[in-house]
Amino acid sequence: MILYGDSQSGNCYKIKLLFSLLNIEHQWVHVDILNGDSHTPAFLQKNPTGKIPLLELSDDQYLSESNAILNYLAAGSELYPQDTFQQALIQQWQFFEQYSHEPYIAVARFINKYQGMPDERKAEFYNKQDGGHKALHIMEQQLQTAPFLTGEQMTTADISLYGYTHVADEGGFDLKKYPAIKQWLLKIEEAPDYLAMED
Ligand SMILES: N[C@@H](CCC(=O)N[C@@H](CS)C(=O)NCC(=O)O)C(=O)O
Repeated sequence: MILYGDSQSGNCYKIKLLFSLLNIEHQWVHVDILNGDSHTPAFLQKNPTGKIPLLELSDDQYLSESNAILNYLAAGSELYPQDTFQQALIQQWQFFEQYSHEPYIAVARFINKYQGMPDERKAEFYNKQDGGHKALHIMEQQLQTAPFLTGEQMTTADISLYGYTHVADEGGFDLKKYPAIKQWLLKIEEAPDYLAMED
């Protein structure tokens, strides 16, 4: 299988981390989004949204959306338990990630780290801070009650939220105020075959 991605994108790194945790063989094809490489006619034919990550399973089988890719690849492993309520809880956190976390923390990080904080996006960067802290506060509350987001066991929900939370400082979010999140980050980093994001 082929993964089209950029290792420094949190959405793509989620898949890279899962590949490592589950020892899944794959080919990684780098896509330079700042150069428009995800909007070429050839790429748009594979994924009309023009976004990465994109998983290619065969010539006519593609899967986009990082969290859908994670659950597909983890099916049958401990990271995606078979119990349907557990699966729904995982998805609950993944929808939270996409709607209440990523649009604040990942976008603030993009403006700061990828774009170098251009003047025309500074106001947007600062406007993202409240929403990002709200999401972190919700995670902190949950992680004070259990070691992982859905309970005692690490699942793809944790990988989904780990992607951008562990680099939240690059979006201006200081994690010192969130001790349970910091503990949770360390637990994930202790997993066998954990792979760090490239600098
Ligand atoms: N909801 C998607 C978001 C994917 C996404 O926003 N990808 C960014 C990189 S992190 C991208 O490809 N941006 C290029 C573009 O939109 O042109 C997911 O979780 O996979």
